[in-house]
Amino acid sequence: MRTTKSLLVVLMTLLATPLLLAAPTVLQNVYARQSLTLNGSWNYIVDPLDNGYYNYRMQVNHGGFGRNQQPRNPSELVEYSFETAPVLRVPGDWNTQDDRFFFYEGSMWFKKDFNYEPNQGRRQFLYFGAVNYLCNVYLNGRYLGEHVGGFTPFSFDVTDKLVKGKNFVVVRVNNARHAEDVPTVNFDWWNYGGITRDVMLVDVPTVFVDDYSLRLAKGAYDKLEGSVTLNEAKAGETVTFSLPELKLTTTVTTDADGKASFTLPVKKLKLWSPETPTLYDLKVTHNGETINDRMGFRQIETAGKEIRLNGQKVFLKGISIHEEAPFRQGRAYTREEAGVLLGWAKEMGCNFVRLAHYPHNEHMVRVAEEMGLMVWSEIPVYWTIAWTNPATYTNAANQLTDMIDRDHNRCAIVIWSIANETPHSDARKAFLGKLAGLARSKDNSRLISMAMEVTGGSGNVSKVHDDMNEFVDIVSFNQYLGWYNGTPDICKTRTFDIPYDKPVFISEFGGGALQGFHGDANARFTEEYQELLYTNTMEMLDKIDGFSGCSPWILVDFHSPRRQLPNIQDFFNRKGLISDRGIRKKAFYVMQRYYNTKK
Ligand code: GCB
Repeated sequence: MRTTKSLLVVLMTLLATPLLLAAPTVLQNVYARQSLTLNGSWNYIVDPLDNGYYNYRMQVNHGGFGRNQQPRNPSELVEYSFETAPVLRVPGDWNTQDDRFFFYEGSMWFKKDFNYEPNQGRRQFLYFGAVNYLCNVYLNGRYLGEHVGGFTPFSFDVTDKLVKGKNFVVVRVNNARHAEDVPTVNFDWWNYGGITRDVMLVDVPTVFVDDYSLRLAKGAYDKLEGSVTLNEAKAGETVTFSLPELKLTTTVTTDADGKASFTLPVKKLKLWSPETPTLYDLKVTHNGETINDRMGFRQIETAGKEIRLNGQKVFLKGISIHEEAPFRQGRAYTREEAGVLLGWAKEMGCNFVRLAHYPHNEHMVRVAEEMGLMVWSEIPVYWTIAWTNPATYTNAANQLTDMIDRDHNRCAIVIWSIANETPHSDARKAFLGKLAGLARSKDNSRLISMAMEVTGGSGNVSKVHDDMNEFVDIVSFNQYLGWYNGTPDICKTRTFDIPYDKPVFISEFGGGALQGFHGDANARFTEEYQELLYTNTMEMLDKIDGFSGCSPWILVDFHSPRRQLPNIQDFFNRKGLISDRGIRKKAFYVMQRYYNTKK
């Protein structure tokens, strides 16, 4: 009896543990590939007890709801049905599509039917832009694998699993929070669940260009360097890079690892900058596939306390942004939404945006690049991560890798950020030091930073002493003087002790205001309080030696379960300079004036 029971436990564990993972494919510039969109209406089943995962898995033909089982005759008992289930929009979070799911954290199943005509001699991938947080994916009832992490893309090679005619894909999405995850259980944004970015079936040649890069060689303005990686370690494949406007073409041949790299002299290149965000057409051709991209070229570096773009000192006129849709709230995912958010940043006079606190969708980065906004891109290593857990490190490292893999060709990105406001300890240093090393080994053409914190002080002096300094190019920190610490007057006399010969960037400051709520500048949550706080803060920051930019918190009010004050917050973090209805608050104009006059 005991043996049977323990066997059962082992069996249950095995069945519950997904053994396959999403294929480690980059599919660089996926939107330029041949594809079939699977966006649209998906049938869903809400499953708070995870019945479809655990109980149905125990049936003889396990696979849970992933099998999309249908009764074969009227006497057969099947207690679920996607066919008659209601639908939700994909991409889209479930929280803002139906009031019943606003606070929901747990499992939800999605199913989509699609038609497929076999394309011989090609390879197909099922691609997801992002699913928050964990998912298990099934195609035609067969398990493909799992993916962990809510803000990065992944795909499965489904070449051998597609059938002619009708196919169906089922996804179990689970957005439950866990202490060992990245992010951990506590964070100040809405935990939107669902298939939150585009889903598509991508069609590529059997041997295809998985990744490529092209950028200015480090420190040079007359030499490009490029690389290509095939999906297979196949030698002798030729890949052509061409930049028609520059009349440049080069053909390279892959080595035994399926890779090639090259340099290319270049003349009269117009550099990318916020003032002239020049982008050139790039065509990467291989094996009948041409991938079209738009590429910008620039250098970003630091010298002492200066940040330099294309060799010139630059001040980062920034704003922090959450990936929350303007006007309708909910997770943003379209190019149009990116255009509205970034348009507001431009209107404020920005040349820089901090995309907090996780990798935003690809449209955000591309639209920023087109508009001339430099970008800070971050992973959700936020607050109290489980520093000593190796699985937590692997998870963070995977998210960092996937962020860099997706966006390393985006010249707009000037900073990779590896963390936000993390409490000091030796374990944190070991974890973040390793992560910074990984970021540098993957990409040495950008700056590395993280949002640090004020670390104490005395009298009128705030200290920023952080042993992470050795790993970063820019000393960035968040500070909330005048909001969490005193009232706006405190800024009048405050100075900072920052003992590093590096540029200083204030990655957050701010305070809440309910748009339309007016009163005395001493009264919390009035627009006047926020306005005074911004005025005093900018005067204070301007005195910092090496002050090289800031990204105030935050462009737009955003949903957060931590913000519960009735009639003021109502589950919105009100630190936006623009309300959730798109109306500018008084402090918006303080920043606009500052940026318009700042050299
Ligand atoms: C912070 C966090 C940010 C919060 C903000 C706040 O320091 O980095 O995620 O939303 O403060 O409003 O308290």
